[in-house]
Amino acid sequence: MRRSRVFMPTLKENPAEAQIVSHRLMLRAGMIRQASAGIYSWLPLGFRVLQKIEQVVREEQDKAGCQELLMPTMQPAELWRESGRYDDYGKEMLRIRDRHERDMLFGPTNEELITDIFRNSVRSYRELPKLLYHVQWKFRDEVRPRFGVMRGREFLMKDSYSFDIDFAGAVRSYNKMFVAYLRTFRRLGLKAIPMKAESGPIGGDMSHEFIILADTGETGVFCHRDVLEFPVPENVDYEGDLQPIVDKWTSLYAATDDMHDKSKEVELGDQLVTARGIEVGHIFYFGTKYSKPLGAMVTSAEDGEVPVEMGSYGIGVSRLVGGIIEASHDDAGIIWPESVAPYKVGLINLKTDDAACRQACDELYAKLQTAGVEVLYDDTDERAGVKFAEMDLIGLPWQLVVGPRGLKSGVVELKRRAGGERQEISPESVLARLIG
Ligand code: 5CA
Repeated sequence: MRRSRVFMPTLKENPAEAQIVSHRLMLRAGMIRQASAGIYSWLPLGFRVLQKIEQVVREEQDKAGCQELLMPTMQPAELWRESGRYDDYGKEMLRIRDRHERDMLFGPTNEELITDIFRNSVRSYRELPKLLYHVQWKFRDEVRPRFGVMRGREFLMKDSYSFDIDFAGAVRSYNKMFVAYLRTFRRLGLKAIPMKAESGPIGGDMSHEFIILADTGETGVFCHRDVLEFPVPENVDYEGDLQPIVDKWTSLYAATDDMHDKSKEVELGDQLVTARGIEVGHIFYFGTKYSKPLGAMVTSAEDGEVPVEMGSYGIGVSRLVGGIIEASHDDAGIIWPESVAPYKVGLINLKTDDAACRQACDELYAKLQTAGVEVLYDDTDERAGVKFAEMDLIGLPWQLVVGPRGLKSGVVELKRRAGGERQEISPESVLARLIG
């Protein structure tokens, strides 16, 4: 995409309403605009990142044997009356009445709806286990929406649901999601720590929050320092025994402030890390909490009809955009991990009125594009300083700078945004580097 054509309304000044760095940078980089409190439009640059994160999440869910479907945002109140949550959910739920005076709601989560789908289609243990997920907008009328996309009212969530015939099966499903989450967050360039957590309005008695450490996080967290160094498993066999991985990751103390055990402070001494964190995922086992009231029954091999054992597993896809920025930025702007960068390369033409520069840039641009490398090509006649500052702000992993002086000696400059290293290199070699 050419900078002269792209819709990327960047801001020079820091927006007054943004209190934390990710919110500030997302507004300044032209990624989002607020529609109303806690509700955002995603402009092209932000939308590209959102879609990349979604895709990483999707690939790891698929690997774990979870199947994607898509449920609606609007749900009938009736189902929530069946589970008893229609009244319990309180003011966070946005309630709407349709033209036939039927009570509807904008889904804050989907346990009831997926249980309804399940009860109408599955009868026998032979069809189990099933793991289903979707990536869909949610609405929660938060009292205090804040920090941009971190705590929104409308936000994008990946939510998965598991169905098993018994507790042992439910634990296997829980473990699959546990491991898939470790891998997902690692691919996003994050170190996410599973921590014992309160299960809140979703309910249930086994629950872990996945937390990334950040000073601006809303959650207070406590963990053994060695948890931060645990390895994320490679080449997982999801049909094999995942319990050893889960046991390892839960072997040392890690808890959010809701669940914190004060006695651990003395016991662990300076091995205890006390920090702030952002909850990027949350997994729950809740057994028959929904299947019982909604009558989601399956025939088992021995016991006749039993309510299906369930769990649910959420990832805050839109929150992750902010979370990744909190974890990866410097004074000049965002530093995207390659896996989610809106473009891999920013190509900067330092002198657009120079025929040689233009020709070299056009060629590099064409070749990179043909090779499938995503490039943002700054072909505008802005001053060099302005171009550099904007490239740093939007944080593409590689900057490729083409100027008349370098070209005379047959080189362009390649800068890595993350470490800031620069290298003079021939156009042919740079293509090989970026395409390879
Ligand atoms: N049904 C379960 C799991 S599918 C559920 O709703 N879990 S949750 O409430 O913990 O939400 C899942 C994830 O969504 C959270 O871990 C968080 O990353 C994200 N999330 C929750 N509320 C918000 C919000 N207001 N703004 C942005 N992201 C949010």
